[in-house]
Amino acid sequence: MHNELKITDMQTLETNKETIEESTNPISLDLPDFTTDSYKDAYSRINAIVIEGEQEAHDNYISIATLIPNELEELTKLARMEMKHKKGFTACGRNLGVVADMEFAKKFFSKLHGNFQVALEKGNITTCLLIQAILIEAFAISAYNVYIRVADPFAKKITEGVVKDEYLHLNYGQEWLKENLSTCKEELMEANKVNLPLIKKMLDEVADDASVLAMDREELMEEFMIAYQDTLMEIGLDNREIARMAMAAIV
Ligand code: PL3
Ligand code: FE2
Ligand code: FE2
Repeated sequence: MHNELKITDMQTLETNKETIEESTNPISLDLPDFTTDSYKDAYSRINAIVIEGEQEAHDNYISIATLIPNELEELTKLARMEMKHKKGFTACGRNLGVVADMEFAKKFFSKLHGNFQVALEKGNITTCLLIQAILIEAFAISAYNVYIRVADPFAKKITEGVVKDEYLHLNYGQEWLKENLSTCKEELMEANKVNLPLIKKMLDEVADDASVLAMDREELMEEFMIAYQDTLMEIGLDNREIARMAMAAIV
């Protein structure tokens, strides 16, 4: 009798614990309604940004291979992954019955795209890698990590696969810059000063649409900073240098 009571108490306790854990778990809360017009409207731009971003990432890795010809094979592999990502996100839009606003997305990337093209023409590998393999990849990683928490089940699965690849891409840029740090530090700092503010602007530009998808701006920024600072640390910059670089986002 006494024993039975104990077991029941413990079960009650267990049940309570589960309920509390579930209700405080942000990941399972507030999934948006994927069928509303407002969701689809915001998705038409965000989906386009992601599709355009993946296409440009592909093109950028192919371009970078012309600057580092002995890594053609590796860079071609990365580029191929980007095309797979593009296909995946195209399917996400189709699945929700959304037509991506590609014109909007082209404009969204145009400044960064222009800066990449200028660096490419000049043969500035460091700037090209900073723009594509650090800034754009960290931006993608932040967006995808936040999106996974609030995505429809179909898109969630696809995005989980994609984000794993994006870490490989970030890592590629990280390792090249680490190996060449003694000769590329100055260019890295300068390119960051010019291009990090563009990423910040892009994040601001997408924030309203992202919030309709239940993606929080602060969370996006936090995820971005984690990926960005981690990478700079791995490259071999010290705390002061990293702080100085990150500061470019707020001035
Ligand atoms: C690099 O491999 C891909 C670059 C893509 C950049 C994407 C930035 C996305 C910002 C918008 C946030 C919404 C994410 C939702 C995903 C459907
Ligand atoms: Fe990608
Ligand atoms: Fe990528």
